[in-house]
Amino acid sequence: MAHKLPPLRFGYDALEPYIDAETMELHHDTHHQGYVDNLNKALEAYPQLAELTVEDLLHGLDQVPEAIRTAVRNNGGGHVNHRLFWDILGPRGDGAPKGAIADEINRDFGSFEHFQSLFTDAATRHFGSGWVFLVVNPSRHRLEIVSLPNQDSVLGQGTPGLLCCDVWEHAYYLKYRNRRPDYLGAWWKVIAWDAVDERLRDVRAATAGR
Ligand code: MN3
Repeated sequence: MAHKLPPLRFGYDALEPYIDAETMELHHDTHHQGYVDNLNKALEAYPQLAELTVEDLLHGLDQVPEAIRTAVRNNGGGHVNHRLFWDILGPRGDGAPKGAIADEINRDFGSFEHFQSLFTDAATRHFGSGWVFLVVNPSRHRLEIVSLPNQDSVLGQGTPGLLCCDVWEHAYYLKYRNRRPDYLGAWWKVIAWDAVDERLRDVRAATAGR
């Protein structure tokens, strides 16, 4: 079973003017597709890994043969990071969370505005390519902001991601050039908070009683 690129749930131009159609098309069809293709290529010679999900592979990275471990880490990570990124974006971003996600953000960060400023600060200061995530810390049961380099995935640490922001230049350079803060300001406008809330509810349901 080869890994596959999931289609976008909306058109390339659906996030205009915040994220431009050309960036979306290139980012999804070329960059994300590239991670999927390279993951499949790395796994080709290892039929014993063919039935594993990408989550299994990343969670058990130390059991992946050394010859392909870096390729699986980078390309498997690139695949799941982008999948989460597309999942939590949407054309009807309404600016602020509601429901359980709003309650937990308020509980763990004091207010949405404070959370937003901490997350933006982490994304602005992140050196080089990488990602900033909002995760559920499984041992503390609290929401946390985590920055990771390259295409590293929070799945490797066993922390489910609720939200992620791509700070690789390919995510914004066509429209925003080197103005990462402008891209971040626009990115907040296209978050589908319903989808983030749904992810939180799934995590809470899966870990209930543990
Ligand atoms: Mn990217």
